[in-house]
Amino acid sequence: MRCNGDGLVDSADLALWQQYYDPLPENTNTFWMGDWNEDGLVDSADLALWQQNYDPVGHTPEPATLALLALGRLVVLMRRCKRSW
Ligand SMILES: [Ca+2]
Ligand SMILES: [Ca+2]
Repeated sequence: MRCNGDGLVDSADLALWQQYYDPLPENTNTFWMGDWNEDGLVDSADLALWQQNYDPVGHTPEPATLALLALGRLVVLMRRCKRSW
């Protein structure tokens, strides 16, 4: 879930979903509008994804953030491997 791109799955993302709620795809819905499972609808399935990832304390990073963290970790590992040769 990218949600609103602030790095956290929080109430701001729920507000985004509410704003673009569109279960009968009357609009072109994108991931950035709350179509988090990318099926073309902004519906209860997307809300369920938000609920599964929601962290009221704000410590659950959005998937885009997780991908960046994984990439950073990979770069660190590659450097360590290079040094050990
Ligand atoms: Ca967010
Ligand atoms: Ca969807």
